[in-house]
Amino acid sequence: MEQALQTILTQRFGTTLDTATAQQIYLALMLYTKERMADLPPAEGKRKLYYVSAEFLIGKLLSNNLINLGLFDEAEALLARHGHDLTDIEEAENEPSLGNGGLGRLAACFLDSIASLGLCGDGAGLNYHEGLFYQKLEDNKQREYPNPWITPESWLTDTGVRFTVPFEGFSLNAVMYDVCVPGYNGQRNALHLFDADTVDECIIHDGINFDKWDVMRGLTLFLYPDDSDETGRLLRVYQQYFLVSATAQLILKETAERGGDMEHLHEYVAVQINDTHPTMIIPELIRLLTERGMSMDDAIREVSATCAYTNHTILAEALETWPLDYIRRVAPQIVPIIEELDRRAKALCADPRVAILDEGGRVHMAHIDIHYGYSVNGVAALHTEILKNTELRPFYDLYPEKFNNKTNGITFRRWLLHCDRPLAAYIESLIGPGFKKDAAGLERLLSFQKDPAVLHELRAIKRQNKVELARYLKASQGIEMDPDSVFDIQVKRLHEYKRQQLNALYAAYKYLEIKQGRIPARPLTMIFGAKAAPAYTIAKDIIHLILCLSQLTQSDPDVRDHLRVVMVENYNVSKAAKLIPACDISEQISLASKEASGTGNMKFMLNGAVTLGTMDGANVEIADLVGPDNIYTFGMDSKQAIDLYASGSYSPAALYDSDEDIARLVDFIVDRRMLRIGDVDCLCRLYKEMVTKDWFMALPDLKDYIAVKEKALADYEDEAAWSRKCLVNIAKSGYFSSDRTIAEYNRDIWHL
Ligand code: 26Q
Repeated sequence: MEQALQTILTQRFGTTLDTATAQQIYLALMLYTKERMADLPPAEGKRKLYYVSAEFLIGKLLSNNLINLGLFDEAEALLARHGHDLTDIEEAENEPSLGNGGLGRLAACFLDSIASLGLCGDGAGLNYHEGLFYQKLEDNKQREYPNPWITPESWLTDTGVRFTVPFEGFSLNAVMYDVCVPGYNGQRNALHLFDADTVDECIIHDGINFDKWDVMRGLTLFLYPDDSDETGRLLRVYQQYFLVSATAQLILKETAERGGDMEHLHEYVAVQINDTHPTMIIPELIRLLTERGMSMDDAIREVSATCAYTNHTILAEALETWPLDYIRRVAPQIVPIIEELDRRAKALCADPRVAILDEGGRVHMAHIDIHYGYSVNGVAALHTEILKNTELRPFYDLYPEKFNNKTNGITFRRWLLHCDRPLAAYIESLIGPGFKKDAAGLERLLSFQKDPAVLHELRAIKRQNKVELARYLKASQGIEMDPDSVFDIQVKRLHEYKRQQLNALYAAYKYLEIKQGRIPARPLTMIFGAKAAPAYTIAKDIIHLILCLSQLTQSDPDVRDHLRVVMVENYNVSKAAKLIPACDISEQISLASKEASGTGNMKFMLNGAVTLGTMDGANVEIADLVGPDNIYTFGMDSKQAIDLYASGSYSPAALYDSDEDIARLVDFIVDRRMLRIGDVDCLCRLYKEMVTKDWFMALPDLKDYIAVKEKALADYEDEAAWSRKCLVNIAKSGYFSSDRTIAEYNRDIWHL
């Protein structure tokens, strides 16, 4: 490696390993790693998987790739000999933000596990030039900026493969770039990212605005910051059709090259549709097959045996429906196919709840997937049950055999071996290296539950990680944090259902307690990280609330030594990797029934944090695994939440009027001390929303939340007992390895 890096540095920059800058060393390592990955044999198999997704939140790749190639330690030692720290070199890599949050990160973890299990399966997505916006915090508010990441040389390789995507009135050239996906076992797959060669960054003006009607120049500029952004919906349809048309053409080309016959497509191909964003691949594949002479019946049969669908949300407002008219304006060639699919579905079942086309002329994308796919899965046990019994009930009655659960997982390569090297090394010293290949092996840690030396060392590793995080946030944002305080962390997209507002009300509670002289045994550091969709007003108001609370606590000499509220700017994958190992309490406080799974909850658990959460999503499975002594749960369960919502009887105003403790905390949003710091309009709007709407029922759970959090903080003071909870959480987290999840997808759905 040394010789190879040295050669690259001399030829490119006329420099040496001793004198090169971090940027130059990063580039040399990246080029070297790319070469080594190209040497790996591609995974092979008769049936090939295509994981199609509008998002792949891959994050930085250098360290992850080095780990999977088994080269990390060598690279680290070599750099150290020349006076460099690999952690500094990592900072030179741009982070590709090709996803919003959980769904996109899940796709990235899955690619890692598919390759590591040696399965033959590629990802297909879009090469957004700017990815998700870059968030700055200015005047206690979020501001959005472009987030460019592509440099002349990057992990992208132009494959030379091109497809023509036909749109109404014009067509675009889809350029296929590949990002290599090395497995932990010496094989490789690819992530195919399609781009239009007409895209032009010059049309971006002030912040992240651009002319959304300029499809040719704007198509793959930005990732959509979820559907709360009202503008440019049509461009979203253009993006989706571009993705699926290029992917469908790739599938048919590769299948033919591998000697597969289209009459039996499903024997050669499995397509996993990641939420409804790539749903149009179903009519597109049918179109291409019939164009090649297959009958409509045969094409529908084959495609239905090829495509499988994953649902990631139970929020009604997030289920995609597009006016058929939009699709007609973008890709009229698939409209007759959608109409045919709708006719057949209506002939099978007259129930309007399962129709593809509704009376308003809208296409229900998930309904296409369920009628014309062979598998429908939810992403956590509770979520799948809610789909079957509530949200997708009429479909479950029609096709019970299609429904199955696949509880999400995370790749332990990135979320333990890379992000918490001291912990990983210590675990290895206790139980050997077996857990790296089979995460279930972590259970062997349980035999150390009563070993004081182990419990003490776990606490020491955590403290050191907190020191590192404090150092990083001091350098990047000028924030002071006490590593001996409790680090309580809530990092995830900002959404009312995730209830950052509930956590913020706790901060108000703690502030008032301290002001009244009730000083906590140990200082508390509340850490938030979250991006809000640019058009999601209430979400931005909640960020404003948190930032005002941060300023208030920080500027009050009575409070600042006991309570600190911190908001991490531009929360992304690399920040997650710094925050998660330093966490004591993991906040997973969504309204029960609303968070399909969550995956951050799993990352925190694996790194020895204790969950404070509702019985929602995968929290339910975490609670089952660790037992009641090793998790803090509170609030309504999913049945109570669903029933209360359905009854229509919940009135935040009535609760506010009848409970002065709750009223006091909600009132604090518009307390004069807050109004002096913040924007009156934002704070008043949020206050009004909380007392008149509170859609995600934060107030009924507030007092229980405070009580349980106080209990957790009190328990933290018993060092050995707390450390034992951390140990049990780590030991039981093996179930959440995405290797387990992918093995189940393969066993039950893909059959590769
Ligand atoms: C829809 C229409 C138009 C534009 C954008 C969108 C859009 C984009 C992204 C809708 C939804 C998303 C993202 C959803 C998501 O991240 N869901 C999360 O998926 C995780 C992985 O399964 C779960 O763990 C989380 O619970 C779930 O919220």
